[in-house]
Amino acid sequence: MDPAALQPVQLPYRYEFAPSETAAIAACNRDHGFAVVRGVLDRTQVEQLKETTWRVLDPERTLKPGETRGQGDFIEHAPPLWDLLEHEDFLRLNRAILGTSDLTVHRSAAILKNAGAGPVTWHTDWNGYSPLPARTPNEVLNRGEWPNGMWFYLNGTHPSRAGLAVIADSHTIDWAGPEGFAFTEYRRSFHPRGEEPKVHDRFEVPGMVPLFTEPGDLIVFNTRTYHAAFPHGGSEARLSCGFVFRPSAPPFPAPWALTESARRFCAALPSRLHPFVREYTGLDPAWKLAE
Ligand SMILES: O=C(O)CCC(=O)C(=O)O
Ligand SMILES: [Fe+2]
Repeated sequence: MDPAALQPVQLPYRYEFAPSETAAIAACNRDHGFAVVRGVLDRTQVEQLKETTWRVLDPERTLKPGETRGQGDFIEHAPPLWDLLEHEDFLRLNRAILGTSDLTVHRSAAILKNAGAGPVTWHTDWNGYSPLPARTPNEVLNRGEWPNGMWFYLNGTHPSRAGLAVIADSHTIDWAGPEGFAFTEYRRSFHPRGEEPKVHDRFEVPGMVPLFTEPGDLIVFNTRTYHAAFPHGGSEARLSCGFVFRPSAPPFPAPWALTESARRFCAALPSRLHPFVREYTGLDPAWKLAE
């Protein structure tokens, strides 16, 4: 299959919305596990976030062909992302999805992916299918009922250049998997029945919805929604970033202490925004479960 030849999938429901269509976006995410919101950021915000992503992830501009870098406390270093804490449509949407107006910044990330990078294999970010205690910061933070996707793909997305694909309706806890596939351990991924149980990296999967977006669009997906990214067959680096909220209550104690960087971020926010970080845990990349 040639990703460059893929076309947008026609579904019996609409999954692309204007930023003001809060209830419809939240309903699509609830019912089908994903939604695209057009034009949340303006051109200036996109440019500022691109500059910041380069500055934080690759200040020396040493990214090699095919290389991918990620950053797990991006918001702490990215003041242009703080504007979203005052973006009415973005806040209204998050309140609708989480069912509360008392929101805490939960986690954030940025990814820089150069042309030539391979695919991101099919997976759910949610870790709650595993009966084991969380062993890494990602496993600690990815066990709740908040969205795992609130992504801005700052070059837009297209299957030909590392675009994101989701599986519609894969977000329910008892989803049976794509027709003809079985799950890998703890439902992290799936594989064709009859093949060895390794995570799936091909794109012929029933229910797949390749996303086509413009810079400034927001991609929302539910906590358990299965997703993957195509190989990067384009010519320029792909930049993406975002953050999610969780409800401020109940408390979410993290097993690590606030990092210096997290502390600086909270202190640097204007005081009117402090309610969003009172319960912020940050992420200590060095933490792991003691043996
Ligand atoms: O690189 C992408 O577009 C997808 C990344 C992703 O799914 C993840 O980091 O969990
Ligand atoms: Fe993911």
